[in-house]
Amino acid sequence: MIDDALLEALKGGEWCSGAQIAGRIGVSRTAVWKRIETLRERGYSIEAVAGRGYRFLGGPDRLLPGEIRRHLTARRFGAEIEHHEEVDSTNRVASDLARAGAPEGTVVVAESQTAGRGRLGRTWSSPSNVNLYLSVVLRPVVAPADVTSLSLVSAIAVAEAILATTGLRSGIKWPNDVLLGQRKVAGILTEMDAETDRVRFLIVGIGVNLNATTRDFPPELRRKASSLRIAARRRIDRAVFTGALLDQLELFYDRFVAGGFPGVQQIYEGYHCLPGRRVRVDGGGNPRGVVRGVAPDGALLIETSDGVVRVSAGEVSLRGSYRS
Ligand code: BT5
Repeated sequence: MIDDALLEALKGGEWCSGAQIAGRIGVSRTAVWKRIETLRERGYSIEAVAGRGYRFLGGPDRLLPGEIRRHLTARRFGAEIEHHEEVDSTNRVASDLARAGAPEGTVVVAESQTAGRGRLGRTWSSPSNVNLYLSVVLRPVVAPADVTSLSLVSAIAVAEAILATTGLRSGIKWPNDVLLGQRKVAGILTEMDAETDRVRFLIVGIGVNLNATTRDFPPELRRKASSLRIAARRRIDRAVFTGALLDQLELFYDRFVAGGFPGVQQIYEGYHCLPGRRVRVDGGGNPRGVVRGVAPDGALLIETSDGVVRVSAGEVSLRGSYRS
């Protein structure tokens, strides 16, 4: 177990006396000293000076709850964070927590996934300790039919977090792939537990390639995946990114719950990279045509030879060279 309470007490990087820390986390000063030694053994850099106390200088690159909270201003999203070294899928873990009553905003993060899920039974490549694999429990009071557009909202949050942490402007490929150039850097899988007219809970699962290098991807993905590190040409602080993402998610989710998709549609359209492109869709009558944008309910609008058709689900491919 990593000492979250102690890291939290040292938050801010100010000098903190052993007695102050002991008081804050409710252990003896000797216990504080021992716990600091353990953190140091695990790669944390904590300065100790007689008469001044302890000062946090930096930690290893791990997505521990205390590390993420340093960079989080959201109130509900991330109030509970469960960290795992390895899981099959963070969406599976978050579903189990939600079923057991976990509140909205509960987050599951993992350093790696052995069976990361994509949509439609596909897999999500999840190499260890380099990327972000995160799932959030949501309990929106919306009809199941409105859930599709909620996954578009998560893509906005990813794009905004990328902009805030790297200055890079990504593109969203409907419904919720996030691309840098032509390459996918993030994917979102929204899973729902619902009755006919009521959503019990949703799990929004987000995978973002942060520090993966080309070699971290399996050969078949090397030409179509990228990472923020590859695009920005510098290492990304994963905890900073995760904090920014949870902040943006809470912000846009609240807007969506208050005003539906129309409340965020303009921002989505600012990132959407399909308008004006010729596409074909696998599913829903397989329409082909030119993308005209998205409707106020989040459906994709395609101008075909038979007029404009709406696509609510399906796989969109750009005609020509690119294949999703
Ligand atoms: C997605 O599916 O894009 C949704 C991915 C969601 C992953 C997160 S990680 C945390 C949470 N826990 C989970 O188990 N899942 C969620 P889809 O649109 O079906 O795209 C899958 C396709 O993207 C694959 O078939 C590959 O072609 C490609 N792909 C797989 N891994 C990738 C990666 N790391 N980066 C870029 N592309 C990838």
